[in-house]
Amino acid sequence: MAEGTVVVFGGDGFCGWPTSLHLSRAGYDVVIVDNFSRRRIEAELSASSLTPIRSLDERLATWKALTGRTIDFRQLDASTDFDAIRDVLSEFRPLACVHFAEQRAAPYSMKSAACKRYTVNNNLNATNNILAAIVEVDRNIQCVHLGTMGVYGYGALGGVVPEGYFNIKVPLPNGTYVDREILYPPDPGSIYHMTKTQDALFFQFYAKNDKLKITDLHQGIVWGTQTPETVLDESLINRFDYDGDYGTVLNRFLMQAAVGYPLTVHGTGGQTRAFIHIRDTVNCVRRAIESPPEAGDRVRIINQMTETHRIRDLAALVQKLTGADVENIPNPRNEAEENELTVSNPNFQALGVSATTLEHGLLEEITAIARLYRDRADFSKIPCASYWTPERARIAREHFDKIAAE
Ligand code: NAD
Ligand code: USQ
Repeated sequence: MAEGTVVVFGGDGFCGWPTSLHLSRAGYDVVIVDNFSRRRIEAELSASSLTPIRSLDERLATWKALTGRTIDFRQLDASTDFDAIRDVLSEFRPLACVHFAEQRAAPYSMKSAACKRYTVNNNLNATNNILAAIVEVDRNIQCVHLGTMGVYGYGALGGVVPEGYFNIKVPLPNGTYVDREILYPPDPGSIYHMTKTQDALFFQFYAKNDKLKITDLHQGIVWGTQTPETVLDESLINRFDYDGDYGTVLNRFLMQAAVGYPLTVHGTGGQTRAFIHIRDTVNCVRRAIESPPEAGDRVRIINQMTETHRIRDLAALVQKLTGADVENIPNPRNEAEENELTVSNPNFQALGVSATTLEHGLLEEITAIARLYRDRADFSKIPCASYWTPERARIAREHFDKIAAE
């Protein structure tokens, strides 16, 4: 059994909850820190998880009853409550902090000026506060952060995306060149993704200045919902977001197929993205904790993804599996119509996670969950109503007005 304490910031969320259970089952003493902002935004958008998630109190009590293991909880806002973060770290003296505590939906981050400002304030301050608290309490506490493949951007350029770092030659005035290794040039596609590119600079600074041990997991789109721990009891069920802001593409398509809603392919569906199953997410986080970088090492960056897929191919796959209709709708996002994506990830492979790839059994399992809870679906929340620019909104309005008039 593993030993030591891990503080999971954002441990009530979609990735954080199953990770907390996985770490607890592995033997770690887990402390969840969360401010329930995701549950607050759910209420603000009137868009609940398709699965009926229980209160954190009930989740933790069920886990204790089933396994005998206690998971502690502290409610605090990581973006504002610096003293409280420091107190949690001083009280529990963890070996690691896992940092999930950010506003993670690109469409929500692009909804309004208020959402842009909230996402920037929340994400950047949470990251800086956690790192500054580690410096004050104990620089041996490692930080494992959930970042995103989206820091690299999804332009039409092609080429192989390296694992974080990029070699360049800097021209000198005397005509010679000096070799430098830099972060791969960031190219965020939303305010949310932009916060992740800025998080990366915090990590570079704290690793250099304070010798913090930091791992940044550049994760692809997470699909699936359940893990071996969350299936143990309905009270432990994980969230399943399907709404136009928080639902991610593959889970949305599977849910849409289950409730008889045409699959919402943006534009031509030509975007290619990286994917990972939630079961692999939790495994990777544990393995990252168990193989920390040394103090003084550069930030370890891991491209946490197992496969890439083009969106229209995913829609075709789900259509073949379920018979669902596919509808191409004007893309609400400012993104390339088509992009190629080839990812290099030797650091991920070195973690030794046996990848869960997209196969029919798992897709059917998710569709079955979506069917089970289809009565909870609110169809009015399915369309993405967040537009990257007024021009995108106008094109969509004209498209839907035309359909309504026909
Ligand atoms: P989520 O919204 O379900 O969970 C985030 C949790 O953090 C929520 O419980 C929320 O209440 C909490 N939180 C947010 N701000 C907080 C703050 N200031 N103080 C305390 N708690 C706070 O999101 P998720 O899908 O679990 O994503 C977790 C992390 O993983 C994010 O950082 C996201 O960028 C990253 N990620 C997610 C995906 C994905 O497909 N879901 C893919 C790649 C990376
Ligand atoms: N898309 C559709 N139809 C839909 C929803 C999305 O065609 O109904 C398209 C989008 O236009 C986009 C792609 O699917 O091209 C992915 O969209 P998404 O909402 O599934 O994923 P994204 O916005 O990129 O964000 C999600 C998580 C985020 C994480 C990111 C990883 O919400 O937290 O960082 O995946 S990555 O995509 O690798 O950047």
